[in-house]
Amino acid sequence: MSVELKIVLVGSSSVGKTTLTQRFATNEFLETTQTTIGAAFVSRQIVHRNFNINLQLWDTAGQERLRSILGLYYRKAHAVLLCYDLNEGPDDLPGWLQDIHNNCPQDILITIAATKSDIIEDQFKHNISEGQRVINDSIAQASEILQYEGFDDINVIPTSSRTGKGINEVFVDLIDKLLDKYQRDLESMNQQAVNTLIDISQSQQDNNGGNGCC
Ligand SMILES: Nc1nc2c(ncn2[C@@H]2O[C@H](COP(=O)(O)OP(=O)(O)O)[C@@H](O)[C@H]2O)c(=O)[nH]1
Ligand SMILES: [Mg+2]
Repeated sequence: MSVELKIVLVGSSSVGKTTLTQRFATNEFLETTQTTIGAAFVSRQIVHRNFNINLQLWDTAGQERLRSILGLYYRKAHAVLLCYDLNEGPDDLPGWLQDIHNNCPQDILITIAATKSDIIEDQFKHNISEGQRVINDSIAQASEILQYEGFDDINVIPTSSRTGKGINEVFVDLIDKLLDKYQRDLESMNQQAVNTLIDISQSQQDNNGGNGCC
């Protein structure tokens, strides 16, 4: 069974979207990235839970300052990967959630990548647990913002495109959500189909009963 998953990357300028796209595509880290104008996407085939998944990742490619253009990127997206920089904090998340809300269907899948965790880990390399606490505090702060904004089911995952940490996790999180949703849709459709069958057989029985000879 093949499934297509189009993911749009959004978040403020310099949070690391292009670097994450490249890390995902080539498993490399880019020291400097260029602000490219226009659409840029990479795709990868992944097998997960017995599904062949064609993953398309769309980088917003320097358009984040021109939010009016973002509507085009959101078109036909199944999922949004919203990025914020752990070193800057999650304060700009509400604005992005509002953008997503304005441009996407209500049931769009969202995961948040808290980027550049390696910088904090480097800063606290002599006190690893303190570095972890700083990261956890930021994730908790982001989760609080999400709750306040009414999003209860969005995971916030720390990532580093430099080390590769958390990169696979964010995509697996989105794929799992997509497949769960797909399975729920399938089950509810099956249920409907079953109900229809029951209805038909019931009405046929009724008809037969009406025509019965004895
Ligand atoms: N240390 C570190 N730097 C990163 C990471 N991700 C991105 N950067 C750097 O942050 C800068 C901005 O990244 P970029 O991907 O262009 O951000 P964008 O504007 O959101 O696309 C670049 O210099 C990247 O090398 C990361 O995980 N760790
Ligand atoms: Mg970029």
